[in-house]
Amino acid sequence: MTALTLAPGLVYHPGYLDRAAQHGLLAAVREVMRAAPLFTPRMPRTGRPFSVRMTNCGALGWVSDEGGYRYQPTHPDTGAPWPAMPALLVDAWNALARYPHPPEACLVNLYAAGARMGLHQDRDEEDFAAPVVSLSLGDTALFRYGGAERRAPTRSIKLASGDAIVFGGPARLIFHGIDRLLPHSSDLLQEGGRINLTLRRVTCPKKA
Ligand SMILES: O=C(O)CCC(=O)C(=O)O
Ligand SMILES: [Mn+2]
Repeated sequence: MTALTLAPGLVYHPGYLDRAAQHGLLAAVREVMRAAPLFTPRMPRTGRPFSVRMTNCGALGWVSDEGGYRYQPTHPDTGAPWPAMPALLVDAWNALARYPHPPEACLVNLYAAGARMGLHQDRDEEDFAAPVVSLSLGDTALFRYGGAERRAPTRSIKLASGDAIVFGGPARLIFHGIDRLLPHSSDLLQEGGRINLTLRRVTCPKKA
């Protein structure tokens, strides 16, 4: 499938995963969720819950609560290390990131009907040289993106099951979010809803 450059550094890969690959990835993500149960993140300061539930795999996981946004090596509820990143995710990073070091974190977002994610930047990483690689499974979502400043104009595209989007270089710090899901647009997840997998490099690689 051809990749489309939506803005400098923002590359959309529609249908990156075929149906068999989506099923394979879903099975791997279900394993991750068994080992690291979904938790409900909360907004810093207010403690207001997010509408998505989350978990992570990889050496580091992104969490949010009254203490702030951060990466940590353990699950906030169980205290266990995050499960290893499935090979299929590392493969996707290797194919899409064009970055010579492996990802350290994969945030798993589960959107039930009605869940959304407000416009934000991914900026809790030390290393903005690496792109963010995002994969979608299940119901189609309306993905909104703008520029590196919140007030920049925004556009939206639909992210369907199997689509990938990469934001790096000049797009690494773009504002983005999910306005809503298109209910019943995919039958990949029996229970409906959407899973998003966001792969990130967190730390700066050590110089050799
Ligand atoms: O669900 C998505 O497609 C976006 C998720 C996201 O931006 C994030 O987790 O930081
Ligand atoms: Mn994000």
